[in-house]
Amino acid sequence: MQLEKYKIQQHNDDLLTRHQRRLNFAVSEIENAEAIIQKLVDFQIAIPSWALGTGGTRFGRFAGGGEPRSLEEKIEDVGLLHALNQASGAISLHIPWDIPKDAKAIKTLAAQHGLKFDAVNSNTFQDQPDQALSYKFGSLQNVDKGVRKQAIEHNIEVIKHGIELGSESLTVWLSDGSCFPGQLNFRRAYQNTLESLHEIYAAMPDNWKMFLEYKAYEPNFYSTTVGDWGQSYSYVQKLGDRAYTLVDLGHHLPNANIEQIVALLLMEGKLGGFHFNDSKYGDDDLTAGAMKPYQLFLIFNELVDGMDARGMNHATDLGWMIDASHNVKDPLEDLLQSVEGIMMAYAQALSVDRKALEEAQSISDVVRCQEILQNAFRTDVRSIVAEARLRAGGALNPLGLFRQLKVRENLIAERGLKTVATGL
Ligand code: PSV
Ligand code: MN
Repeated sequence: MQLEKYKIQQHNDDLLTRHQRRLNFAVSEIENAEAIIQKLVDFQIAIPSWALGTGGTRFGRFAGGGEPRSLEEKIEDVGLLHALNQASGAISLHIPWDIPKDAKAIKTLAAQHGLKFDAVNSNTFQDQPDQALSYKFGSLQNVDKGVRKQAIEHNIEVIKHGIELGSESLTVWLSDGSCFPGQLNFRRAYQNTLESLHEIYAAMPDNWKMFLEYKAYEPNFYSTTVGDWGQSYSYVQKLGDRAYTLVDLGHHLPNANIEQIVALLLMEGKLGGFHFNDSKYGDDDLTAGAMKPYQLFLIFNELVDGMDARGMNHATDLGWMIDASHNVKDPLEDLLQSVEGIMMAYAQALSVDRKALEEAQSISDVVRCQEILQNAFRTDVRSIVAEARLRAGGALNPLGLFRQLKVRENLIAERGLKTVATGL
């Protein structure tokens, strides 16, 4: 489905007076509104190729209709999102769920939609039909050298696909771990994993980064070999300058202070990227900002502070990606909501009065510190985010326009009701 520019224009014209009124008020409230808008225009969040269909759980999957049947259609879907919000200008591929058969054509198609390729993801957590050896007992950690070799080769294959598409980073998430005490020798599992990661790291081009993602549990329920940020940090420290930790918001034990993790990883120069989502209990993969918007804001507060302290470019120096699974909502609508949630948290963090905060911190004025942060969090930045979209050529109300134009109905008409996207 093509989204003609004039339809966005028409939609914006209809909403403009109301938007302007709201914007005027926000600008009068937020001192650095103009600078924030520019930063928002530049900020892009990659959409995962595996989040364009419904995910399901181990109890069932309820396909929503009109799901993309191919990588081409996934790119088309991300193109639709990007046309609506102008903030989803990249796609992150998972291999082998999305193998580009004709890389040149895929790259051209993506460019037509204004999309780049963000990190490519390897998959050694599932066995593929044509695979010689099983990952049942882990991949890079496996006690069998043959299995480790196969997993290393897969990662190298993924890097090759990424090079063809213009991607510049590899995300490694391992489900490796153990389900029962005694099953694994922890030190050996660590050493095997490190050795394997070294080989993968060595196969990356010089301009590439490796992101090592951690997860506390699932699918293994006793230990995970890259289980938390400390373990990931320990690996990436040893691997080299271009190896970084990736933080997936859903991969912590309950109540973890993720903002502090982020602050310290950034300070150490080892934060590489993000997988945004939200959760109530575990790795629930819910819409970013749907459950704990204040936490998301506090994370962005540390990100802005930490990136500025290191003179980093907010838009390009870290990998910003969504990682979500949609069980009950239209995936495209959910992704629009996620991007909006992320943008709002970013805008609020940019509006924090840093000088005042520093002063209050320096005299331990706890109450004032809290006031400064909460004031930023409680300021309505929706019109600021909308203004950034407007200036970039997107829609003032992406979700509203998505429904008004009956995008899902159109996709169902084009692709059919019973289509199942590859992915989770
Ligand atoms: C694992 O839970 C994860 O967060 C990793 O990023 C995977 O690549 C992704 O989800 C999809 O399974
Ligand atoms: Mn993830």
